[in-house]
Amino acid sequence: AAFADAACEALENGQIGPWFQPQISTDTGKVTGFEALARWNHPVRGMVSPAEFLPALEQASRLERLGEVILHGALGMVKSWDAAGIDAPTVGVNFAPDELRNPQLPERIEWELDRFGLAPERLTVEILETVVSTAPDDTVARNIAALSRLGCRIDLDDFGTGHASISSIRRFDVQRLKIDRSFVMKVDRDPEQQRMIATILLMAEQLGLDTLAEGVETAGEHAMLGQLGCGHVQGFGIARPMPPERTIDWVRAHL
Ligand code: G
Ligand code: G
Ligand code: MN
Ligand code: NA
Repeated sequence: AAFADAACEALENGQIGPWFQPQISTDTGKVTGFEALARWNHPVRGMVSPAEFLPALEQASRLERLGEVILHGALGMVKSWDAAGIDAPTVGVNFAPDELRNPQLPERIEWELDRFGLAPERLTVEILETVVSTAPDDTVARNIAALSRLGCRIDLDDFGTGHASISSIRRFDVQRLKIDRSFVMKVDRDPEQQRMIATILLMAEQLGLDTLAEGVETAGEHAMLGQLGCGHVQGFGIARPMPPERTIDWVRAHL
Protein backbone atom coordinates (compact mmCIF):
# COMPACT_ATOMS: atom_id res chain seq x y z
CA ALA A 1 0.00 0.00 0.00
CA ALA A 2 2.91 2.33 0.77
CA PHE A 3 4.32 1.53 -2.66
CA ALA A 4 0.97 2.21 -4.35
CA ASP A 5 0.66 5.55 -2.52
CA ALA A 6 4.16 6.49 -3.61
CA ALA A 7 3.36 5.56 -7.21
CA CYS A 8 0.20 7.71 -7.16
CA GLU A 9 2.16 10.63 -5.77
CA ALA A 10 4.90 10.14 -8.36
CA LEU A 11 2.26 10.25 -11.09
CA GLU A 12 1.02 13.63 -9.86
CA ASN A 13 4.41 15.23 -9.30
CA GLY A 14 5.84 14.38 -12.69
CA GLN A 15 8.22 11.59 -11.67
CA ILE A 16 6.35 9.22 -13.98
CA GLY A 17 6.35 10.02 -17.66
CA PRO A 18 7.15 8.61 -21.09
CA TRP A 19 10.57 7.60 -22.36
CA PHE A 20 10.93 6.87 -26.04
CA GLN A 21 12.38 3.99 -28.06
CA PRO A 22 13.02 4.48 -31.80
CA GLN A 23 11.54 2.37 -34.56
CA ILE A 24 13.55 2.08 -37.76
CA SER A 25 12.64 1.21 -41.35
CA THR A 26 14.72 -1.77 -42.51
CA ASP A 27 14.60 -0.38 -46.08
CA THR A 28 15.79 3.15 -45.45
CA GLY A 29 17.38 2.92 -42.00
CA LYS A 30 15.38 6.01 -41.07
CA VAL A 31 13.38 6.59 -37.91
CA THR A 32 9.69 6.09 -38.62
CA GLY A 33 8.47 6.56 -35.07
CA PHE A 34 9.06 6.07 -31.38
CA GLU A 35 7.24 3.97 -28.81
CA ALA A 36 6.36 5.81 -25.61
CA LEU A 37 7.21 3.69 -22.57
CA ALA A 38 6.19 4.72 -19.05
CA ARG A 39 9.10 5.24 -16.65
CA TRP A 40 9.27 6.15 -12.99
CA ASN A 41 12.43 8.01 -12.20
CA HIS A 42 12.47 7.55 -8.42
CA PRO A 43 14.84 9.86 -6.50
CA VAL A 44 16.09 7.03 -4.25
CA ARG A 45 15.34 3.75 -6.01
CA GLY A 46 16.35 4.97 -9.44
CA MET A 47 14.38 3.71 -12.42
CA VAL A 48 11.35 1.65 -11.38
CA SER A 49 9.95 -0.68 -14.04
CA PRO A 50 6.37 -0.35 -15.26
CA ALA A 51 6.07 -4.08 -14.53
CA GLU A 52 6.20 -2.98 -10.86
CA PHE A 53 4.23 0.26 -10.85
CA LEU A 54 1.50 -0.49 -13.42
CA PRO A 55 -0.16 -3.12 -11.19
CA ALA A 56 0.10 -0.74 -8.23
CA LEU A 57 -1.57 2.07 -10.20
CA GLU A 58 -4.19 -0.32 -11.49
CA GLN A 59 -5.05 -1.39 -7.95
CA ALA A 60 -5.30 2.25 -6.94
CA SER A 61 -7.59 2.91 -9.94
CA ARG A 62 -5.04 5.34 -11.38
CA LEU A 63 -4.43 3.59 -14.70
CA GLU A 64 -6.64 6.10 -16.49
CA ARG A 65 -4.59 8.94 -15.05
CA LEU A 66 -1.36 7.22 -16.14
CA GLY A 67 -2.82 6.95 -19.63
CA GLU A 68 -3.51 10.70 -19.67
CA VAL A 69 0.00 11.54 -18.49
CA ILE A 70 1.67 9.27 -21.05
CA LEU A 71 -0.58 10.32 -23.96
CA HIS A 72 -0.09 13.99 -23.12
CA GLY A 73 3.69 13.55 -22.87
CA ALA A 74 3.82 11.53 -26.09
CA LEU A 75 1.80 14.05 -28.14
CA GLY A 76 3.78 16.93 -26.67
CA MET A 77 6.91 15.09 -27.85
CA VAL A 78 5.52 14.90 -31.41
CA LYS A 79 4.98 18.68 -31.32
CA SER A 80 8.58 19.14 -30.18
CA TRP A 81 9.85 16.93 -33.02
CA ASP A 82 7.82 18.95 -35.51
CA ALA A 83 9.07 22.22 -34.03
CA ALA A 84 12.67 20.97 -34.27
CA GLY A 85 12.09 20.12 -37.93
CA ILE A 86 13.02 16.47 -37.56
CA ASP A 87 11.13 13.72 -39.24
CA ALA A 88 9.76 11.21 -36.74
CA PRO A 89 6.28 10.57 -38.09
CA THR A 90 4.50 8.64 -35.35
CA VAL A 91 4.41 7.94 -31.65
CA GLY A 92 3.17 4.60 -30.33
CA VAL A 93 1.27 4.54 -27.06
CA ASN A 94 0.38 1.37 -25.14
CA PHE A 95 -3.18 0.99 -23.91
CA ALA A 96 -3.90 -1.56 -21.20
CA PRO A 97 -6.99 -3.78 -21.52
CA ASP A 98 -8.60 -1.83 -18.67
CA GLU A 99 -8.11 1.50 -20.44
CA LEU A 100 -9.67 0.06 -23.58
CA ARG A 101 -12.78 -0.77 -21.56
CA ASN A 102 -13.39 2.92 -20.83
CA PRO A 103 -16.17 4.16 -23.16
CA GLN A 104 -14.70 7.70 -22.95
CA LEU A 105 -11.30 6.69 -24.34
CA PRO A 106 -11.78 7.64 -28.01
CA GLU A 107 -13.23 11.05 -27.09
CA ARG A 108 -10.36 11.71 -24.73
CA ILE A 109 -7.81 10.81 -27.39
CA GLU A 110 -9.56 12.93 -30.03
CA TRP A 111 -9.67 15.84 -27.62
CA GLU A 112 -5.92 15.56 -26.86
CA LEU A 113 -5.06 15.34 -30.56
CA ASP A 114 -7.19 18.45 -31.23
CA ARG A 115 -5.63 20.31 -28.36
CA PHE A 116 -2.17 19.67 -29.81
CA GLY A 117 -3.37 20.27 -33.37
CA LEU A 118 -2.07 16.88 -34.47
CA ALA A 119 -3.46 14.65 -37.21
CA PRO A 120 -4.72 11.33 -35.76
CA GLU A 121 -2.31 9.31 -37.92
CA ARG A 122 0.57 10.70 -35.84
CA LEU A 123 -0.65 8.44 -33.00
CA THR A 124 -0.23 4.68 -33.14
CA VAL A 125 -2.43 2.88 -30.66
CA GLU A 126 -0.69 -0.26 -29.37
CA ILE A 127 -3.08 -3.02 -28.40
CA LEU A 128 -2.00 -6.40 -27.08
CA GLU A 129 -2.79 -9.29 -29.37
CA THR A 130 -4.47 -10.98 -26.41
CA VAL A 131 -7.03 -8.15 -26.27
CA VAL A 132 -8.44 -8.96 -29.69
CA SER A 133 -8.00 -12.73 -29.44
CA THR A 134 -10.49 -13.62 -26.77
CA ALA A 135 -13.76 -12.14 -28.02
CA PRO A 136 -13.31 -8.60 -26.67
CA ASP A 137 -16.24 -6.99 -24.93
CA ASP A 138 -18.42 -4.60 -26.91
CA THR A 139 -16.91 -1.46 -25.46
CA VAL A 140 -13.39 -2.55 -26.37
CA ALA A 141 -14.47 -3.39 -29.91
CA ARG A 142 -16.35 -0.09 -30.25
CA ASN A 143 -13.36 1.87 -28.92
CA ILE A 144 -10.90 0.28 -31.32
CA ALA A 145 -13.28 0.85 -34.23
CA ALA A 146 -13.77 4.49 -33.19
CA LEU A 147 -10.01 5.11 -33.00
CA SER A 148 -9.53 3.49 -36.37
CA ARG A 149 -12.27 5.64 -37.90
CA LEU A 150 -10.70 8.71 -36.36
CA GLY A 151 -7.52 7.84 -38.28
CA CYS A 152 -5.20 6.55 -35.56
CA ARG A 153 -2.95 3.68 -36.58
CA ILE A 154 -3.40 0.37 -34.79
CA ASP A 155 -0.43 -1.84 -33.89
CA LEU A 156 -1.01 -5.36 -32.57
CA ASP A 157 1.57 -5.67 -29.76
CA ASP A 158 3.38 -8.86 -28.70
CA PHE A 159 2.07 -10.55 -31.85
CA GLY A 160 2.51 -14.31 -31.86
CA THR A 161 1.83 -14.74 -28.14
CA GLY A 162 -1.98 -14.62 -28.38
CA HIS A 163 -4.49 -16.02 -30.81
CA ALA A 164 -5.82 -13.12 -32.83
CA SER A 165 -7.94 -14.51 -35.62
CA ILE A 166 -7.52 -13.24 -39.14
CA SER A 167 -11.10 -11.99 -38.98
CA SER A 168 -10.39 -9.97 -35.82
CA ILE A 169 -7.27 -8.45 -37.41
CA ARG A 170 -9.49 -7.37 -40.31
CA ARG A 171 -12.39 -6.26 -38.17
CA PHE A 172 -10.20 -4.01 -36.04
CA ASP A 173 -8.42 -2.55 -39.03
CA VAL A 174 -5.01 -3.41 -37.60
CA GLN A 175 -2.23 -1.85 -39.69
CA ARG A 176 0.88 -3.43 -38.25
CA LEU A 177 1.96 -6.55 -36.40
CA LYS A 178 4.58 -6.02 -33.72
CA ILE A 179 6.24 -9.40 -33.74
CA ASP A 180 7.03 -10.56 -30.22
CA ARG A 181 10.65 -10.68 -29.10
CA SER A 182 10.45 -14.44 -28.52
CA PHE A 183 10.45 -14.97 -32.33
CA VAL A 184 13.18 -12.43 -32.95
CA MET A 185 15.77 -13.73 -30.54
CA LYS A 186 18.71 -15.38 -32.40
CA VAL A 187 16.78 -15.20 -35.71
CA ASP A 188 20.11 -14.84 -37.53
CA ARG A 189 21.41 -18.14 -36.13
CA ASP A 190 18.36 -20.33 -35.66
CA PRO A 191 16.57 -21.77 -38.71
CA GLU A 192 13.46 -22.50 -36.66
CA GLN A 193 13.20 -18.82 -35.70
CA GLN A 194 13.68 -17.90 -39.36
CA ARG A 195 10.83 -20.16 -40.41
CA MET A 196 8.49 -18.64 -37.81
CA ILE A 197 9.36 -15.07 -38.77
CA ALA A 198 9.07 -15.94 -42.49
CA THR A 199 5.63 -17.43 -41.86
CA ILE A 200 4.42 -14.37 -39.95
CA LEU A 201 5.82 -12.06 -42.66
CA LEU A 202 4.14 -14.04 -45.43
CA MET A 203 0.81 -13.89 -43.64
CA ALA A 204 1.24 -10.15 -43.02
CA GLU A 205 2.07 -9.56 -46.66
CA GLN A 206 -0.94 -11.50 -47.86
CA LEU A 207 -3.17 -9.51 -45.51
CA GLY A 208 -1.59 -6.19 -46.48
CA LEU A 209 -0.21 -5.57 -42.99
CA ASP A 210 2.97 -3.76 -42.08
CA THR A 211 5.42 -5.48 -39.69
CA LEU A 212 7.80 -4.51 -36.91
CA ALA A 213 10.13 -6.86 -35.04
CA GLU A 214 10.54 -6.00 -31.36
CA GLY A 215 13.43 -6.77 -29.06
CA VAL A 216 16.07 -6.64 -31.79
CA GLU A 217 19.29 -6.81 -29.79
CA THR A 218 22.06 -7.48 -32.32
CA ALA A 219 23.25 -6.27 -35.72
CA GLY A 220 22.93 -9.87 -36.97
CA GLU A 221 19.26 -10.03 -36.02
CA HIS A 222 18.65 -6.60 -37.58
CA ALA A 223 20.28 -7.65 -40.88
CA MET A 224 18.43 -10.98 -41.04
CA LEU A 225 15.07 -9.30 -40.38
CA GLY A 226 15.78 -6.91 -43.25
CA GLN A 227 16.66 -9.82 -45.53
CA LEU A 228 13.50 -11.67 -44.59
CA GLY A 229 11.46 -8.58 -45.45
CA CYS A 230 10.36 -7.31 -42.06
CA GLY A 231 9.35 -3.64 -42.41
CA HIS A 232 10.60 -2.13 -39.16
CA VAL A 233 12.82 -2.99 -36.21
CA GLN A 234 12.90 -1.82 -32.61
CA GLY A 235 15.12 -2.94 -29.76
CA PHE A 236 18.19 -2.43 -27.60
CA GLY A 237 20.37 -3.16 -30.66
CA ILE A 238 19.11 0.06 -32.23
CA ALA A 239 18.62 2.07 -29.05
CA ARG A 240 17.33 1.63 -25.53
CA PRO A 241 14.33 3.70 -24.48
CA MET A 242 15.62 7.25 -23.90
CA PRO A 243 14.37 10.33 -22.05
CA PRO A 244 12.40 12.90 -24.09
CA GLU A 245 15.26 15.41 -24.25
CA ARG A 246 17.55 12.91 -25.96
CA THR A 247 15.24 11.98 -28.85
CA ILE A 248 15.92 14.96 -31.13
CA ASP A 249 19.69 14.57 -31.05
CA TRP A 250 19.28 10.85 -31.58
CA VAL A 251 17.22 11.34 -34.74
CA ARG A 252 19.66 13.98 -36.03
CA ALA A 253 22.50 11.50 -35.58
CA HIS A 254 20.58 8.79 -37.48
CA LEU A 255 19.43 10.62 -40.61
O1 G B 1 9.33 -0.71 -21.09
P1 G B 1 9.14 -2.05 -20.39
O2 G B 1 9.60 -3.28 -21.12
O3 G B 1 9.75 -2.04 -19.05
O4 G B 1 7.56 -2.21 -20.20
C1 G B 1 7.03 -3.24 -19.48
C2 G B 1 5.57 -3.40 -19.84
O5 G B 1 4.86 -2.21 -19.51
C3 G B 1 5.36 -3.64 -21.32
O6 G B 1 4.42 -4.66 -21.46
C4 G B 1 4.80 -2.35 -21.83
O7 G B 1 3.90 -2.54 -22.90
C5 G B 1 4.07 -1.82 -20.61
N1 G B 1 4.00 -0.36 -20.67
C6 G B 1 5.02 0.51 -20.80
N2 G B 1 4.56 1.77 -20.85
C7 G B 1 3.21 1.69 -20.75
C8 G B 1 2.15 2.66 -20.74
O8 G B 1 2.37 3.87 -20.87
N3 G B 1 0.87 2.20 -20.61
C9 G B 1 0.60 0.88 -20.50
N4 G B 1 -0.67 0.54 -20.37
N5 G B 1 1.56 -0.06 -20.51
C10 G B 1 2.84 0.34 -20.64
O1 G C 1 4.87 -5.03 -24.22
P1 G C 1 5.69 -4.07 -25.00
O2 G C 1 6.15 -4.60 -26.30
O3 G C 1 5.07 -2.70 -25.11
O4 G C 1 7.00 -3.87 -24.15
C1 G C 1 8.09 -3.23 -24.63
C2 G C 1 9.15 -3.46 -23.60
O5 G C 1 10.26 -4.18 -24.17
C3 G C 1 9.70 -2.17 -23.06
O6 G C 1 9.60 -2.22 -21.69
C4 G C 1 11.15 -2.17 -23.45
O7 G C 1 11.95 -1.64 -22.39
C5 G C 1 11.44 -3.62 -23.71
N1 G C 1 12.45 -3.79 -24.76
C6 G C 1 12.63 -2.98 -25.82
N2 G C 1 13.65 -3.42 -26.59
C7 G C 1 14.11 -4.53 -26.00
C8 G C 1 15.17 -5.44 -26.32
O8 G C 1 15.87 -5.31 -27.32
N3 G C 1 15.35 -6.47 -25.46
C9 G C 1 14.59 -6.66 -24.36
N4 G C 1 14.87 -7.68 -23.57
N5 G C 1 13.58 -5.82 -24.02
C10 G C 1 13.35 -4.77 -24.83
MN1 MN D 1 4.31 -2.00 -26.85
NA1 NA E 1 5.41 -5.71 -27.42
